[in-house]
Amino acid sequence: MLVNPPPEARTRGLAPGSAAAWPGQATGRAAGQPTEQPAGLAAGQPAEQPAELAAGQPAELAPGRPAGLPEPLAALRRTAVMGICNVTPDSFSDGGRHLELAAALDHCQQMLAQGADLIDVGGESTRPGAARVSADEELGRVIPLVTDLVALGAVVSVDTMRAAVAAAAVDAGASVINDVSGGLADPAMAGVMAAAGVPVVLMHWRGHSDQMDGRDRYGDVVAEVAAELELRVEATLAAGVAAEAVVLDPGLGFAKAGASNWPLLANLDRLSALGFPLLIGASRKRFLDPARGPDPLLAGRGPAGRDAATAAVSVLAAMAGAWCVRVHAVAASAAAVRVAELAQLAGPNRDRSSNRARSASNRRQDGSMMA
Ligand code: PMM
Repeated sequence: MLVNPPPEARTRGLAPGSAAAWPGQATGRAAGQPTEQPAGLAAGQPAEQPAELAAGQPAELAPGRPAGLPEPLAALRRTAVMGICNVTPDSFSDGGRHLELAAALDHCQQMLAQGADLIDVGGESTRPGAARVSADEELGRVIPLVTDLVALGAVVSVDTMRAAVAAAAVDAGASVINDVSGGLADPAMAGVMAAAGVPVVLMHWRGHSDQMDGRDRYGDVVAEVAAELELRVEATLAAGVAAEAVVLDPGLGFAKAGASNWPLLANLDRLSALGFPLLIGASRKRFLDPARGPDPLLAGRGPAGRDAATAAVSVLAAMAGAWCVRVHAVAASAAAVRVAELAQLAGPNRDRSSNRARSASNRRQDGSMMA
């Protein structure tokens, strides 16, 4: 993993914003699955499928994943599990529990032991209604934990809307930039992403936490989320980020208070058809509490009571070929993605997965990313 690659490596040789930078366009490969080694990613990253996977697992079953991941994540063929550590006093689920560095580190080590493939460190709550924190406050929360986790050998993602925090976290060894605003909150973010040369998660977002619930207005939520994500991709690539580095996320719960989340989950194939790997973050979110829906069995349990429902979403996401699920309760989703992997290897989804990759490739050749 090149934390500070030389400048010539950082743009990975792709023309900023060029049409040829769309995944698969030049090679006709499966969505989000580079076959060529991007410049600047050579260290530790195998160009060919590892032998143990080549034997048992057809390449088209592998979830699309971004280029530039460090090992062992780069070689992973199943959906990855991202454990959440919010170093905040006020996140909706784990706020206040991991503010002390030692407690946060302990929690992350537990998640790694339970099967987390990477840890997402955030220092600013995005729960509905949350107020923003200062950049200094966020840096002080995030960077010490990123530094310690990297020293332990963990793969770390930084969950931030601030370019300065993303840059400092990458300098401290973070391997992924996860921006819930998809670059909208900070105009400097796309440039930092391009310079960092690491995978970037662009999430669908319609405004800060104090405004987002009022922006839950859609005609066709899937089409609108897809179209708005496309705009974020265009802006990000125009700033010099390599297409192979991009991961998309429908932003469950963000400007989607309840019912709007379900069509997105039901149509992950339409989001995959945009041609980028997907990250799904459903963990413990409000829409999973059927107090808001018709089923009284699970009603009113609060965030930690939604872990079983979260693991169910992890199965759905993995069966749909998502690259990653972002969760608080790691053990259940670590099992869930393995169940999905075994079921996919044994079942007819092999064909479904091939069809999805084929149709995404066809659409890109038609010049449209839209499903
Ligand atoms: N959700 C939250 C925070 N960060 N990042 C991505 N990529 N996707 C998400 O859905 C997402 C996120 C809010 O949940 P939290 O407060 O439990 O972290």
